[in-house]
Amino acid sequence: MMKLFGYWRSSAAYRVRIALNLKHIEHEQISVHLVKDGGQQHSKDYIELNPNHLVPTLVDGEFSLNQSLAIIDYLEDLDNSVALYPQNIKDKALVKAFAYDLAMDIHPLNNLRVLQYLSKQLNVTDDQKTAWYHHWIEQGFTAIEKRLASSAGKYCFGNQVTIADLCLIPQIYNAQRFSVNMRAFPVINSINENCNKLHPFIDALPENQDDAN
Ligand SMILES: N[C@@H](CCC(=O)N[C@@H](CS)C(=O)NCC(=O)O)C(=O)O
Repeated sequence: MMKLFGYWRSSAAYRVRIALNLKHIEHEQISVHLVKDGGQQHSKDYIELNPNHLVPTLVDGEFSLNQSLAIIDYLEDLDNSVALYPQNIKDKALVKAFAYDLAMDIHPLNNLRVLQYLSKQLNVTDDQKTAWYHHWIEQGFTAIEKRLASSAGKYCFGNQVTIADLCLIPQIYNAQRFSVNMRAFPVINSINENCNKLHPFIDALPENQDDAN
């Protein structure tokens, strides 16, 4: 059975949880607590598996893989009975670009290690750290909201759940956790509502994970 090393609050692991649930792939989840013991992502055993000190990592037999989007593509290649990309080449490219906007341009700026570096190494105050977080999310979500004006249906791209939704929903969870004012983003909010009515998304919610505390 596949093993997913993740953490309930990790938005990158959350993306993969949704994909595993949508595809009904049996798996075991192993918690790597990002705060306890100084961060279990830094433990000797875990960095053997993932030298980046980041979750998630998927282990499938002898094969182990990091990077949530690579993991989701691996799952897609194994089983596309519930496809996470549209078939049309241009639509598929647009969906990828949207997912990359979130996963490569927005998410890394608010990752735990970046926020910890701001506080511990650069001695920024909590208010400055919050300002940093809000700045990048608000700028990123403003662009996402504009893009959605032409692509959205019930979900980011029409009425098919795609990898774009798998990246957006965890980022919204994260933004809400850091008290970003979401009123300026009505389309993002409606997609969040629609996705969170679906069982694969509900089961992947951080608070529904065994390691939630
Ligand atoms: N690009 C990576 C990002 C992975 C990542 O940033 N994971 C975060 C949690 S969402 C993490 O493990 N952070 C630990 C830390 O910052 O120390 C992916 O998509 O898998």
